[in-house]
Amino acid sequence: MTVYQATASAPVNIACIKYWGKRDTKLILPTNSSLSVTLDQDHLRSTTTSRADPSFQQDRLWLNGTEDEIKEGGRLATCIREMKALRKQLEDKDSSLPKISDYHVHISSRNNFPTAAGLASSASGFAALVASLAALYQLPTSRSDLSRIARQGSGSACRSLFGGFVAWQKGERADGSDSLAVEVAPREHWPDIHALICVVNDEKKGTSSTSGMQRTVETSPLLQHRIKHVVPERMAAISKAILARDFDTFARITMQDSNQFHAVALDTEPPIFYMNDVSRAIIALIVEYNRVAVEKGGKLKAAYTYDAGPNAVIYAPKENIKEIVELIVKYFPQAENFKDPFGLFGAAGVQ
Ligand code: 2P0
Repeated sequence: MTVYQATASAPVNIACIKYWGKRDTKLILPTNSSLSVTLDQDHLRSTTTSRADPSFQQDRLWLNGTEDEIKEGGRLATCIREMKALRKQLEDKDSSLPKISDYHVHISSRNNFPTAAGLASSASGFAALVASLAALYQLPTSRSDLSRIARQGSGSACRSLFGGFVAWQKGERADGSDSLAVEVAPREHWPDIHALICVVNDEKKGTSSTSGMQRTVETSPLLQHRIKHVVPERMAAISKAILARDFDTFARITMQDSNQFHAVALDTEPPIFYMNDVSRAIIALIVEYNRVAVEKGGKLKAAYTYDAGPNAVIYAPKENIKEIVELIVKYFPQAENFKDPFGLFGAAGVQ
């Protein structure tokens, strides 16, 4: 008997230009384009196995060993349905293919890092789900095409289908067909950039991104300014900086965009706070570190960025990572361990 099963994994990505707001909540179409770096270390990934079998009575999913309901019409159901539809198209074209699109699937997914801690577990999770179904169904589909489906699981997931530097183009069309991820540059283009994650708190966050961002869309005047007058220029400028390996510009834009994302969260009614005192102290430390470097005639040496949680991600050229770790350990002696997703160190426990 043939076993139809495939496993795929996908890493976490951390945005430099933040996605925050949807113009279509069902299709998950964003109000602005975004750009991220996909982390490439083994310990920040989701790994998913999918199996199709004629004996299965229904589609089922296990997340970290616990079964999760696949709600009808929900995001998971949508991704599974879309992937089955692609398989069906292949089967219709080639009658020699086994008709496994008719079978139910069982899917098991594991994260090797805390779920929902602002470390984008939904991004790697839905990217791994779509990638494993693409492998199961042996689809010839491009990553950008798959990103359109992963996007409907969780917006940021579309970016985790690529490694390196990735843009999610917001698109213009109402059906979402042009809202997809594209590679800006592969990881090898700029291997010198490393990311240091400082885990300030690994508990589940207070306001989910999904509900938080729609409250921002409904209530924040600053978001409207951001969408129209800020993000388009930043997308172009940071893409150019990445292609030119210009860390100074990359760092400046990354920090500005993190600041503006948290400003629109604060501009929401009622306001949303993701950073805490430790987050802000880490910002002060990086600002001072950069100030001293620039005063000596140099360039920026590090960039902080924060997602929908208090954990810091610090991007820096490899040569500065050791110094940054030493600084953080000095000012945050409680820091227990560090994770450098690009291979130098192990994510930080900063309390
Ligand atoms: C990002 N975040 O660009 C931004 C920055 C959080 C802050 O993408 O509703 O979990 O599933 O599409 O993708 C978080 O949003 O939200 C996010 P849904 P998602 O990485």
